[in-house]
Amino acid sequence: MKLVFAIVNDDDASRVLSVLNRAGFPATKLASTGGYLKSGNTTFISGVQDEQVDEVLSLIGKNAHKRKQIIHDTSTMGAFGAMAMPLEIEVGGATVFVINVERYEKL
Ligand code: 2BA
Repeated sequence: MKLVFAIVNDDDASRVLSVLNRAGFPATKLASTGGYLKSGNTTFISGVQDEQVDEVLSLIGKNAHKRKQIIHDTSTMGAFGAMAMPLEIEVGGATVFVINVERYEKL
């Protein structure tokens, strides 16, 4: 068994949850915060059989879209805060970790 952690943009979270539910995969949705943007994102955890991992990742990937976002990079600010440079970054998509489950119980 594997535990899939998938961090997705909040804008994609409802769609990802719906498709996982519809396909019969269990999922827990956690509110999380990205360390870089310091804005909300969503972390899903889903415990599935090894052979189901590819399907889960495919459903998540198809429903969490990459897009560009302009941020103002405060690390470039001068002493008076006047020079925060606009920076284009890619957001969305999914950051996924798949880990082995040693033991799974419902008590
Ligand atoms: P954040 O840390 O808020 O990062 C949001 C997006 O900002 C990142 O998207 C990336 O495109 C950009 N970014 C991050 N650090 C950057 C930097 N130092 N310079 C320039 N741009 C930077 P993703 O890479 O798709 O990550 C989306 C979210 O997934 C992250 O939100 C974080 O919450 C999580 N994440 C990504 N990699 C992770 C990892 N190795 N471990 C744990 N969480 C991770």
